[in-house]
Amino acid sequence: MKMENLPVNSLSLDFLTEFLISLEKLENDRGCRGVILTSGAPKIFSAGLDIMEMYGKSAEHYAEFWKAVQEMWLRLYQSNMVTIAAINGSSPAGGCLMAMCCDYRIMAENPKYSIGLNETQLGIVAPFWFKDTMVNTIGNRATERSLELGLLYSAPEAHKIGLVDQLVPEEKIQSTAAAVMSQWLAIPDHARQITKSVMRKPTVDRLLAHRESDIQNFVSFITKDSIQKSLQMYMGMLKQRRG
Ligand code: CO8
Repeated sequence: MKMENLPVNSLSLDFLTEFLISLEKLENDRGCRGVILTSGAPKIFSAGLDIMEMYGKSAEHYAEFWKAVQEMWLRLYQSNMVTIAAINGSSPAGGCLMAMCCDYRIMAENPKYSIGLNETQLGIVAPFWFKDTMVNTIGNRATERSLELGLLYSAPEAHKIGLVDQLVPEEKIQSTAAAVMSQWLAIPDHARQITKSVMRKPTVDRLLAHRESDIQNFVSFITKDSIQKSLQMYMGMLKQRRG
């Protein structure tokens, strides 16, 4: 699956809806046992959640948007398919979450590309299930530091802490992903799927048990004047940085 929501593959409501439909089609296709998730946008895997979906909109809109974000996580994290992220560009926040949902992460070894959960840098807080996903990937201590500081790691740093499994030259990313896929597909599906479910179920169950309150928390947090102001300043900073 090649994501192409130019310029930066931000996860808008429309994009998430389309992504979910595409994923479901593959999930229901008995002939499809694995998916490689990558980007068609130059230098960016995904810029994370579309900030414009979290700014200046109605409470109803925020609730609908957040439900779609939860759904994306639930479907991708629990996919029966082998999922490999071929991270061919930067991948902050929601982009990093998507990559962490996959079974294996390969990143282009370009030190200019960065990945991490940088929410605190925007003045917002990564929800508990973003945190849980990161803990499951890199452990508690590294997650605590990453989340508090909103760290974005360069590709070599991300590899060092285990946030990505493998670094390769950019031109080799797709062929490496295909080779890794073959290794994973050599394992009988049912045994791999049950093992994945055993590993991930407690994390999934935590969101399922608190799904409604998580939506309410998001809506009441994001509608605060101070949070709206932080997001506005952050968008302004992005535009200014570009000059
Ligand atoms: N949402 C919406 N628009 C974006 C986003 C985004 N996430 N990222 C970039 N854009 C826009 C820019 O504003 C710019 O717009 P315009 O052309 O109108 O000026 C355009 O996309 C291109 O961006 P850049 O010029 O910055 O492109 P670069 O190639 O220089 O850089 C980056 C690309 C590295 C992706 C850079 O744009 C960047 O760092 N973006 C911000 C990424 C980010 O911080 N995302 C976090 C989103 S929050 C999230 O995912 C989780 C939230 C959890 C919820 C918390 C509960 C409250």
